[in-house]
Amino acid sequence: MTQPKLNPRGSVSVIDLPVVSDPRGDLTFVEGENHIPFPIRRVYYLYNVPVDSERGGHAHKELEQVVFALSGSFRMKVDDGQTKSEYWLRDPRKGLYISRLVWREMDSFSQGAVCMVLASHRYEESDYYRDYKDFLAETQQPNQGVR
Ligand code: T46
Repeated sequence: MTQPKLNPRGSVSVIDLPVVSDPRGDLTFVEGENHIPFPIRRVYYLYNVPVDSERGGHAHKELEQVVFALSGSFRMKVDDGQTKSEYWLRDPRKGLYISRLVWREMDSFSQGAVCMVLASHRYEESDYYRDYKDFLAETQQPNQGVR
């Protein structure tokens, strides 16, 4: 199991979850503050996503999340203000941990893809940077990540 180190600056890592397999199928479980580094305060999921849909296009001031493809696949593009990378989510045993201050964009959803997200806080619109320029300005503040 990979435990992401909490990095106060933008941080992304893959978390491998346990899987229990038997002839009836596979079972995977996630425990807050064990497999993922925060207490789970919210769960939401995306489904019925058109294959040409683009989602995300924002960053969070405080929120940490772990993103899963429970079914199908999609691409997650991430950007910490300096470095851009991308991940293909297609394995329900792997979660993508995304810290605060990471810009994310999602696309290339397969037909019938289901994305589940475990979040560290309840929904709050004021936690979003929805303007990339505001996000970049924040990431370029000296010591912006220090708590
Ligand atoms: C993220 C990606 C993976 C709520 O009312 N409650 C919620 O918990 C969420 C997540 C959204 N909303 C409302 C806010 C908007 O009016 O649902 C609407 C669509 O939200 P948004 O455009 O932010 O959805 P996505 O798919 O672009 O982004 C979401 C999360 O917001 C974001 O944190 O990382 O999924």
